Amino acid sequence: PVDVLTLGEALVSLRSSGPLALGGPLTMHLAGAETNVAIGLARLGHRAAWVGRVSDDELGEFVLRQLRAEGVGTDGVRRDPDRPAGLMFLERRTADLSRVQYQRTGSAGSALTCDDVAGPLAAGARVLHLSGITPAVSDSAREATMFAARQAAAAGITVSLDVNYRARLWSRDAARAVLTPLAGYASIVIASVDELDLVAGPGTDEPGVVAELLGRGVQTVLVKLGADGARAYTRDGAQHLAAVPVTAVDTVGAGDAFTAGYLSGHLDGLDLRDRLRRAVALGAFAVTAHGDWEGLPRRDELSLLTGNAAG
Ligand code: KDG
Repeated sequence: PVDVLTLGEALVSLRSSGPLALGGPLTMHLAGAETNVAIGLARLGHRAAWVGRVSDDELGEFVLRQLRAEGVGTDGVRRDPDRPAGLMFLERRTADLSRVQYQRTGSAGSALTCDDVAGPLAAGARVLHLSGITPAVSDSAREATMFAARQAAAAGITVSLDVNYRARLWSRDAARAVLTPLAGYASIVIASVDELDLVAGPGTDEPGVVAELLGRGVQTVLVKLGADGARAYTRDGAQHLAAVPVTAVDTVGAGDAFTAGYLSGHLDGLDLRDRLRRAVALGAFAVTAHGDWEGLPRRDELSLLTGNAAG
């Protein structure tokens, strides 16, 4: 079995260096919250596998080649002969403002089913990592996500959930109705401050959400604070860790890097403080490089920005 199994939709991301409406060159990259996490873990030497559907064309081939090159297991990937690749346009509108536009409705990735994930899940994993994006992309993908969480929890696999709210895919109310029950299967819940009330009742404040999640059996709640670092809550209390002071050039993918760092520390058996250290270290690598995951460290590079072996 692998260390971490993850599932979702991989996107072909087309990045502009200026306003999209003006045209000009686009560069092609692999994107997708779960593939970002899998790559982050594979770079650190963990066995990570991703399950999803890709288009049966050159774009699907691109996705698979990128994942293989990064050492992510793709045995469970299905090629969908009937549907196109999901696209994401990442527009650098100004140096400080990026905008996202999707073309993913009816994509191969959104056609994920329970049947697609059943085999890879049965093969086992130490951790199943899910994001709140997959249940937003289609009914079948939502069922597949719920099924995976349920099966994994029943099999004693640690379930990790990053809320990853995407306003372009669904409303906050729709997200809350799905993500709150989904979080009940998780041992690790990761959210930014403004996402917390999507895994609890509307309007619940941070202590309230944390109390509710810990009461429902979640072991660790991680609150991402961007440039202010992160807070972690367990039954033993709360911890805060500052971010690594760096020059941010591209924050897309920082949350996924944080998750990969945390899960890496979890797999290595680090204590909570060092897991957080590795999480914020990976976040720092992500924001100081362009691209969702391109700048993430190999294990021998973990201490480059911090001088600390945990990251
Ligand atoms: O976390 C980064 C992701 O947002 C990006 O890679 C694309 O998965 C993606 C999405 O659906 O927004």
